[in-house]
Amino acid sequence: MIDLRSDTVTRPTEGMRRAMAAAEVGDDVYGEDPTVNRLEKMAAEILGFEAGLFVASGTMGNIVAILTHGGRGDEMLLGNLSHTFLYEGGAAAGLAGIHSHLLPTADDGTLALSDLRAAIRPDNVHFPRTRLLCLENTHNRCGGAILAPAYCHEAAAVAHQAKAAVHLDGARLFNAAIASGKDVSQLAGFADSVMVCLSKGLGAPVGSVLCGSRPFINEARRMRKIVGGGMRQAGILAAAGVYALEHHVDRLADDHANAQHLARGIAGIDGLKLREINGNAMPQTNLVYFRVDSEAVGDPALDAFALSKRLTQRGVLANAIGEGRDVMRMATHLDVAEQDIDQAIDALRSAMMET
Ligand code: TLP
Repeated sequence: MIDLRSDTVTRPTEGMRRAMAAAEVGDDVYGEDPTVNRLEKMAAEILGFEAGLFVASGTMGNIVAILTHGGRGDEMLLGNLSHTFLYEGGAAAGLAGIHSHLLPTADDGTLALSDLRAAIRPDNVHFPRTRLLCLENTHNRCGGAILAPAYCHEAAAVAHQAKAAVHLDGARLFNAAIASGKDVSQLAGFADSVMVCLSKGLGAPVGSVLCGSRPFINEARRMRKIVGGGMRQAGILAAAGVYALEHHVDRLADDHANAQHLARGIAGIDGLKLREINGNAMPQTNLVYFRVDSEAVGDPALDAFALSKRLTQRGVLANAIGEGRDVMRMATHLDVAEQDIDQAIDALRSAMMET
């Protein structure tokens, strides 16, 4: 099977497994796991922050950040297409008691500065307090779009002026850095906290790191414990993260080249339409989103879910996204090679012609 459902599906490489097996470990709740400590320090240095915190997942990293930045009845500004709003089980409301104030996400993953300014609440007993702004880079639902540092700094300035903090969901921030040729710290420098995932394009089996100032991370460590994220000999897992940061960052360029190759193939298939970012249909990173136009192929039964089934029969896994019924996503990653992309394009072409 060629698995393009997500970049989360990668299996650890031989080298990564060896690093995991050989990891020095201790009890991380006591702060005594040397490999976890090494990963946290390494991630913080790479991202340009004082301290880091190893967490079980991206979702845990985001909710721990939200719990640390705000309290019950506080308000968080975020985009209506953000992962935190759409796919994290309502954790901000359910666990943190935080009120989500949604702003429209533009096609390129940005939130309009004018919307942000208008959303900030004046100090008044009627209103929740605006405590937090969340941005996402790369932006998953916006086709892996990269947020430019200049935009992020402007957006952060609006929040900071209102004494609100800024959190960056950087699940795929390394993809943004490699694709834009910028240092990852340049893409995170505006934020008060950033979460990066090790288990997506970087190929680790588990884990994310939340970074911020030392006082922020000290508090976040309490929150991680409260949500059940205090792990013990977690160095076995952290070793995979260290290995990923050492060996799997530069190769993200291959995933981006494969995504472009896939997009060029999709562009040549009748009835499929690539999602555009600022009028450009070429993906910026490793996520390829496209629509299935059943009318164009004269097959009313063909939506993204039906196409997904047809692809499975042809050895290719891809997710229908559930925005309407016509959106599909394919993600490139460590476990797919250029030849797999050629096969996926052939499978798409044949699946679209099936009657
Ligand atoms: N995204 C997953 C699914 O949940 C949709 C995927 O396959 O893309 N932030 C962003 C931007 C993400 O894309 C994801 C995962 C997360 C956070 C959460 O990470 P995990 O899955 O580790 O909790």
